[in-house]
Amino acid sequence: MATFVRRDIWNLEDEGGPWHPVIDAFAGAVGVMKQRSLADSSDPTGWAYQASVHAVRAGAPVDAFQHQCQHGSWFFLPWHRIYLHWFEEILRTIIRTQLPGVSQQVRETWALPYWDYSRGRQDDQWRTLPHALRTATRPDGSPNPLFTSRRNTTPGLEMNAGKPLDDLFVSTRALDEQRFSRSPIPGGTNGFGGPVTGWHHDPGPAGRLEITPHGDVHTNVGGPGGLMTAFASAPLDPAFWLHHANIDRLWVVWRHQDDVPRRDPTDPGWLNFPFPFRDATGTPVNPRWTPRRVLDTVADLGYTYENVDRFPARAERLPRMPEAPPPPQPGPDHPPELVGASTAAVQLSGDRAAVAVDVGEAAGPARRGGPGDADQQVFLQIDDVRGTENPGVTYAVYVNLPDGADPDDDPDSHYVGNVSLFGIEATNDLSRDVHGSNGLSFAFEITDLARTQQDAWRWDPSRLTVTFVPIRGRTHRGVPMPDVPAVSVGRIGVYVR
Ligand SMILES: [Cu+2]
Repeated sequence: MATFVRRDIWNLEDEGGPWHPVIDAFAGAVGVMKQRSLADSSDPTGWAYQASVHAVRAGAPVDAFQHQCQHGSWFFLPWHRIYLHWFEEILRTIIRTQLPGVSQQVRETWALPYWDYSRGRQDDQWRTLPHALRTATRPDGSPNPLFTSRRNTTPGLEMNAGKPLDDLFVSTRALDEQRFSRSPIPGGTNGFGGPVTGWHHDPGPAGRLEITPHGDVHTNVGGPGGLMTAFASAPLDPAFWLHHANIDRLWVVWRHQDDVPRRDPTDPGWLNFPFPFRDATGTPVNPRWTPRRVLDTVADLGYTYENVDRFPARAERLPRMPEAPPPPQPGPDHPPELVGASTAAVQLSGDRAAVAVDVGEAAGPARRGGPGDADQQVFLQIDDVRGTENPGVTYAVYVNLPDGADPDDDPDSHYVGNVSLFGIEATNDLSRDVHGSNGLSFAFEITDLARTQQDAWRWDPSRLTVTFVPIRGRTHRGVPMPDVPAVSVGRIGVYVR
């Protein structure tokens, strides 16, 4: 069988305009799925049912195939890969059999496009929603099934007006991570793909890709009250599918980097975990598919991506490295030790907020000469982040940012990462499966940043300030956002190892 190629939607637009035949067929097929749901809301190949496979709002009826999305987990990537596959198969079947006016070539080769918002710089077109998603009508004047008005309208980030996503939302620094997964330990980060968990629907400590760009693109395409901002409504925005195709592509990119080979987990607990899905006819897939079943997109699923090079311009010049085991984890292997924590919760409500943390010395094996010590790693952990809904805002986190300083002036010295609130509404669900954990939590390694600050005589080993700044896009830097729902940050901890 020929291999389908999932193409970059901006390349399609450059080549054939906003309504390139592949994009036009996507719109037509989404329209058919929406009609199916209108005719029968329980049609498993309809738009609404497919969204419910991701999540349903509390209290809605559930069959065994709904409310299954995996987040805060090493299953995040394989579960969404399977989800996309069956969704794409539904669309492909419609395009082959039901859509008038589709060329033979599109009928035979159609694949879901992806949106690579991380290409280029801040103001490049790739950061904006492709035109076919943000125009209310199709060229013939009919309603556009790819359009929704329920997207970010925050000044500076108006998605349907073609404002670009901020650099901080679309960073691909997650690709630097050498490990796919780690066991969750306080102060430890969670690798590229997420922490070792069981079946895990609710948000929790997440892998770096799941936080940024994944969660941040969700929150900021949707904005306050938008579809993309919450688990249950996100797949109702067609942008979801282009976004997740890109996240799936970044998993392939991660594995194919030329510098150090990366490996997927080899643990049978990951490889063999079965997930319930229906196929493109609505029939339960039996036996259930597992991560092992979908590891190789070409051999296992018959598709590839137009571009899987992290640095396309450089790729031809670098020799491909042979497969090798991942390098040993740097640093000592004992768990990090807590050396300081904030004493009161802080509210984030659309404006800048700073918290001071007193830091003591390590008592255990991490006791050394401080961050100048070549071995010592420093971690920042932000715990117990709670709110009733995703406010549609992402907060950037800075360490020791001077009062009133512009966070953009010297980002390398202070910027740590983002507090990404996608899924926060699910932390209030009493039926949630996480035992004893409260709210969201985020762990960041700040070793390099601590060294940079120490070299500049800006690192006080006894005290650290953590500043949260809402990210608003380049045109509205530092402008507070009135009227956004507050979230509270329960505790900020500093760990060393
Ligand atoms: Cu998602």
